[in-house]
Amino acid sequence: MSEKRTIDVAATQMLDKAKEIGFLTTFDRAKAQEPRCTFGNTGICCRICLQGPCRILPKKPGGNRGICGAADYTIVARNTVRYIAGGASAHSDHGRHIAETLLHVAEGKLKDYQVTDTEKLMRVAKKIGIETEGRGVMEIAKDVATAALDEYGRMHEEDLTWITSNCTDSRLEVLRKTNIMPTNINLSIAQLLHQTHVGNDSDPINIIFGGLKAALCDYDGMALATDLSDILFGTGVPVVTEANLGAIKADKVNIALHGHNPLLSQIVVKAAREMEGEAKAAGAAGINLVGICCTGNEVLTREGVAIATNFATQELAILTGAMDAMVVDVQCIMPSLRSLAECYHTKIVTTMPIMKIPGSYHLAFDEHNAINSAKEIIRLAIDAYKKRDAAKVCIPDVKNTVVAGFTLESLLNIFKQINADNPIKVLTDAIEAGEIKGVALFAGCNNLKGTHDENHITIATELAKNDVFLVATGCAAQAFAKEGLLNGEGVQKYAGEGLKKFHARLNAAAKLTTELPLVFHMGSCVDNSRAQELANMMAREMGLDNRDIPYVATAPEAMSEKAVAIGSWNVALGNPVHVGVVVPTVGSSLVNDVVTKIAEDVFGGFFFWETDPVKAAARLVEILDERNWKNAMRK
Ligand code: XCC
Repeated sequence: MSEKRTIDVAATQMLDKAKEIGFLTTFDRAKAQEPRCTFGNTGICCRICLQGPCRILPKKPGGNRGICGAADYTIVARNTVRYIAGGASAHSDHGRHIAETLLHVAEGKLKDYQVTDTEKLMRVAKKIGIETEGRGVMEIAKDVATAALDEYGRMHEEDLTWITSNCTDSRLEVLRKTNIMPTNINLSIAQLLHQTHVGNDSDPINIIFGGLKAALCDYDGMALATDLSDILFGTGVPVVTEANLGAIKADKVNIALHGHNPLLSQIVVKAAREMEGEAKAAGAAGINLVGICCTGNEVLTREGVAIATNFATQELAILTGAMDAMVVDVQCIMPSLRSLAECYHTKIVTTMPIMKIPGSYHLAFDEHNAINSAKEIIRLAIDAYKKRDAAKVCIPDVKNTVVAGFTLESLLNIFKQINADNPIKVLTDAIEAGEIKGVALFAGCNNLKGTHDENHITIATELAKNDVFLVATGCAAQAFAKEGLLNGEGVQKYAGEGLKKFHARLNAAAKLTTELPLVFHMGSCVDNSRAQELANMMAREMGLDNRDIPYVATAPEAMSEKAVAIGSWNVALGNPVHVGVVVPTVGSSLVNDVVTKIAEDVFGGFFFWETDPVKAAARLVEILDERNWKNAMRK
């Protein structure tokens, strides 16, 4: 664990404040966990049955296996794929919730939601083979939603639709040949849990392949979540806003939107606009919404809501003393928020049946009554504002301008200004001309095994210097937002000559009121599907399989089970994936070699672990160079 806690100046100020008031934050709790248990840290602790925990103890007679006889490779493989099952469940359940909502909109059952982007609806319908000619919007929406819901429990053996419609043909062939193409999201995840039950599969390769099948369900669930969210709430276009704790306003009612699912937060944004008067009547200058984690990314992309902070520093938003309510939905919400809120006037409002925090305020969110639920939450915030203690308010004067909203559509729209017939060629031409080396996707979380946000920023600036085009999602994108990499100044400061030239051409074509950013913010974690679609377009245009395109992914501070699932489907889809923390596969050299070496032979994609951000960036550049060199040789 690093001694330096964070590179974020605002966070540093708030951590000092926490010390002053004696509140132990996640940074203190991370320290308390050191030193870590080596067995758990390397993945050789098995807790799958009640005889356990079993550890691999090679020096003891009989200790080189678990009680049932499971070897290190079985234990490590089982533990790893169970992370994938957790991640795929989270993303796909999020997608299911959105699909159900779209279905109910199409059936006329929900008055507070509508189909906002009919163009996207038509595109998605065509993509998945639904007839659009001469049919009404709601009829088509119903078919799209039904097709999405069918992914979860269909009885017929047909490859999942959002995978087949979001992959290149050559990649589909690889997935089918390796027998990892799923036909039913729920089935694959349940089967993986069954496969890894005590006394079941002990073959690490077979277990890993089961894991990859579930990881593809993660991809399917997030791809449909992205598509259907765009249909319901609109597909983001470039927006200008700000990020970091300085975006919290002392004179306004501050409400943080935190979690992942846009179903409630979108309505809160709408309601807040209608309720400015009520806030003013309470003595505030208005309502200020800010985002944390991926709900924040969703409302940033579509509504231009500012970012307060990312995962590791969520508690610090409360420490500003000016956070009146934090509305949370699902995933990545720290249970500690409640006890910290007790030191302040802040209301923590949980809203989903599967995410409650003891002692916090629970308002069961109901899509049938969405606008009223949202208004109720905002009134709670206004009430809390009245109880705010001005003496406790301490907002760091730290924030940066953010240019975001780069859905694939809005990125292609910029390329279209240069090449109307074939926009993706703008990117692939720049790669083939050697102006830029390729594309790197930054995804994932914060992980306090390292210094908060440091890996994100160092790797991105190193890659920019080496002329790599950068896109980002999740908490990685939020790190960039806070540190000034999501604006034009970032390009001037960090980009190499080639990348600068490429950006200059894009800027001239885009004709936005502001310069384009160094890193293109593509949205939340489920929007990694947007980045994969970009990769697929590159592959089609370059006439290559995904295993050969100059595209890499990195999760510099991966933390959650979802990150393991995302990384795994990236590997299956041919992408090299860097992870900036040492992961618990290292306890079995066999499993570790499979995911870092053999995977490349089978899928073209592979993992590599590197905690040093400079070395990681150098390796990513090397991989892009190697792929470009091979492509040049092929000609
Ligand atoms: Fe959670 Fe999406 Fe990770 Fe951030 S990046 S800590 S998963 S919020 Ni998804």
